[in-house]
Amino acid sequence: MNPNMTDRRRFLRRAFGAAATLLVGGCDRLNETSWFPKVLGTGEVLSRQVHKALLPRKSMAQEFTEADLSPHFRSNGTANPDNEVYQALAAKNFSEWSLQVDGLVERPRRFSLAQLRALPGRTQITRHDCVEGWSAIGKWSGVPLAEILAAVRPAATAKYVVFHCADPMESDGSSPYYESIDMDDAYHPQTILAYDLNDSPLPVANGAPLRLRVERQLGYKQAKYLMRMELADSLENIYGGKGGYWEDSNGYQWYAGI
Ligand SMILES: Nc1nc2c(c(=O)[nH]1)N[C@H]1C(S)=C(S)[C@@H](COP(=O)(O)O)O[C@H]1N2
Ligand SMILES: [Mo]
Repeated sequence: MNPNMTDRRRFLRRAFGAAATLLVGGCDRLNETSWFPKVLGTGEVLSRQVHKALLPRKSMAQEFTEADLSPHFRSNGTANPDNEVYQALAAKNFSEWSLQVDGLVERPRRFSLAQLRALPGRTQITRHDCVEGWSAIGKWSGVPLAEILAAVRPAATAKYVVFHCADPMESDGSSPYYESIDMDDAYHPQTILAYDLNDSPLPVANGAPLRLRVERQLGYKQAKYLMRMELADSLENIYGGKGGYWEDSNGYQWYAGI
């Protein structure tokens, strides 16, 4: 352990008392395991754990102004889904696309793009942070996820919202990209299903026709190419069981708080 680390622990213990002591102990064990992603340094892991436990989940992500917008919002991961159904929908400018919402809800239904645009909307200028080490500031408009949930009425047993995407990630088609969040994040005011980027319809490279923005988490949680949203009480039986494509395949953390 380096001296910095010791100072930091002392500070955290002083600042947060017993809760931090417990967490600091937990972080040691976390860092020793080989499956833990090597993306973050020990200090970052530590602060992330403390942040997660002690700061309210309701806090807002920072919002920026038009002057802060990145000149170009780059694309990462899939840039154009290799999926016949998706390509046919894109060819018709997504006029026949709809978002299927099902699982643990009272009123399963589909929403066309026109229906989503007719719901109350929200616009936010936020910074996207990718684990690969780049950031970009973009202006997102979309429908708060809370609006959709109000329409479909989640069952009391629903704990997660699972986002199923159009892009296949394995050549045998066994797993598409997918992600999931809990109900705290689902009802957060900055959690939106975005249909516009920088005042224009979402480009295919950035997830057309609809993508998730869950602003207090890292880039890989921001699922693009949404096809289906499923309410579930457990993530165990969904694909690899860890709640997301990168969580299943590379050990990325499920809660990717910034
Ligand atoms: N469906 C889908 N969603 C995805 C990805 C992907 O490959 N497929 N990549 C993720 C990652 S790692 C990042 S950083 C962002 C990139 O979003 P952008 O292409 O708009 O920059 O999308 C996330 N959501
Ligand atoms: Mo990313």
